[in-house]
Formats: sequence, structure tokens, C-alpha cells
Amino acid sequence: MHTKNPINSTFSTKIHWLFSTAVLLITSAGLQQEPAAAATLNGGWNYAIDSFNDGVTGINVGGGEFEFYGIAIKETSDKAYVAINSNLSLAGYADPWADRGNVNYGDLFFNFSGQNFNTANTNRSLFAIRFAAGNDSGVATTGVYSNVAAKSVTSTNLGFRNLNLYNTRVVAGGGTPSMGDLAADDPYFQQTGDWTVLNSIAVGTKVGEIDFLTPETLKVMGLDFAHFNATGSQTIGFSFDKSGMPSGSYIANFFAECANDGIAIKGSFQPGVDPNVEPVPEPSTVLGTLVGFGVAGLARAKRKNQRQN
Ligand SMILES: [Ca+2]
Ligand SMILES: [Ca+2]
Ligand SMILES: [Ca+2]
Repeated sequence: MHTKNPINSTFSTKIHWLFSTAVLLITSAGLQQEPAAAATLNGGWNYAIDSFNDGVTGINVGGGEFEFYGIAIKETSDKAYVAINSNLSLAGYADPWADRGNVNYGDLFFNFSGQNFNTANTNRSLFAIRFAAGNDSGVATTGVYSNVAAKSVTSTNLGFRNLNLYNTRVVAGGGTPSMGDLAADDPYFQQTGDWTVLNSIAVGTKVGEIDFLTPETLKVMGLDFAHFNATGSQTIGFSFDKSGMPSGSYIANFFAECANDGIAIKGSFQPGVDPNVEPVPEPSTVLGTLVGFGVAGLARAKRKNQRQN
């Protein structure tokens, strides 16, 4: 017959409590870390790294003129900074058959609504930035726009009719389609239909300007696409005042005007808070405290157990 030793039982209860408390605290520390862990952070920038072989250039898939490698976004208390690494220059890919004589970047959309792209578009809750002065945007100048309605310009830029056709083309060419922080076929974007890749501003209300940043300035700011092996020939960067946009979580994205590549990034803006000035405690510090607590508690329980024996 098994009889329980009450002293050992108390000891094991204490040990159990100690470890379950430690596990609970470690787990909750882990959960608190989760938003940061979900984003790809490096040097104060939030990165979305795209597939390196899902750019379509003519009959070729991967690594050509339309290959997008990544986008990164950084914020301070009042400014947001955007950097793009890609093979497509800001002048676009010259093509006499394309609208305005080039296939350029579409516009960069920001969606804070929590709704999918088409719903946010229907509700006119999208924000967008025109950063390519030579593209086919429906607004007159580069800058930040609110109350945006999006349009597709793929049909006038020798582009794809829909994302499903683009994804199929990439796979057939041996590439791996991706939308950066979203899967290539994520229902956030309409996948099928005729000319459904909404990649350009149709109309919007201008709320601010953008200021371009040189690759050298971006480097000083800690931008390092090479850390993620993103080695596109072009690094484009600009800043804008956050006052033109809401705070909170967003999905931002842009496509080429032909939808030959595209990328989305998940992030958030905080109003009036500079995350670089108020760093969160290092997880190693939290863990170190917990380990110290666990060892001290264990030693106390052992001493008590020895006394009781
Ligand atoms: Ca790509
Ligand atoms: Ca064009
Ligand atoms: Ca892509």
C-alpha cells in the first residue's frame, strides 16, 4: 500500500508551485514579447522580406527588373520612415507600350481599418502615398493622401489581370510567390476577377508631403536590408509626418504597376511615443530575475525540508 509522506508532499508541492509560477511568468513574459517577435525588427526598423524569386520580367521569373526584396518602416514620435529594397528604379521600367512610357511602382497603401483591402477601399478608409512621380497615380503630386479610392493600372502597363494568374505564372516559372508579411494567396487581397489588382490611387485628399532620403542617410539610421540577404540594386527611402495618418495597427502594401511583384507589411504607429527613447525591458533581464528567484526559492524549500526531517 502506498502511503504519502506528508513532508515530502509539502516539499514537492512547493517545488511544483515554484516551477509552475516560474513557467507562468516566463510564459506571460513570452506573450508580452509576442508583438515584437511577430514583427521582424532590426535596428529600430520593422521589416517585411519578400520572396527573392517572385518578380516577373517578360518570360523570366525571379531576380529581374521587377524583383522586390523588402520594405522596412521606422517611426519616431512625429515621423515615419519607409525604405524599399528592389531592382526597380524610381524612374520605372521604360516601355513605350506602357501608360506614361514606363512600368513603375504603384502607390503605397496603408489600411488601419482591420478590414480587407477591397472593403476598406469601398469604405474610403484607405490612406496612400504616391512616391513615384512618374507613375500613373490619379493624384497630381507625390505625397500622403487620406480618404483614398484605389484603382487598377495593370491593364495599361502590360500587367496581370488578377493575383491568381500572377501566382500561377510565378510557380510555373519555378519561383515562390509571396506578399511579404502575407501569403501570396492571402484573402486580404482579391485573388480572381478582371483587372482586380488595385495598385494605384484613383482619388484622395492630400494631407502631407514626403521627403526622400538617400541610401547613406538610411544607413546612418540603421537600415540594413543586407542583414536579411535582401540585395536589390535600388534602395528607395522617404519620410512623412505621422500626423497625416491614424495611429494603431496597419497593413501597408504596394505592387508594381503591372503587378509583376508586390509586398505587404504589418506594423503599427504609436501617437506621440518614440519607441527608440522608451525601450521595453530586455527579455534576458526578466529571465535572469526569474532564474534567480527560482534558485533562491528552491534553496529555501530544501533548507526547510531538511529541518523538518
Ligand atoms: Ca519579390
Ligand atoms: Ca505606367
Ligand atoms: Ca512579392
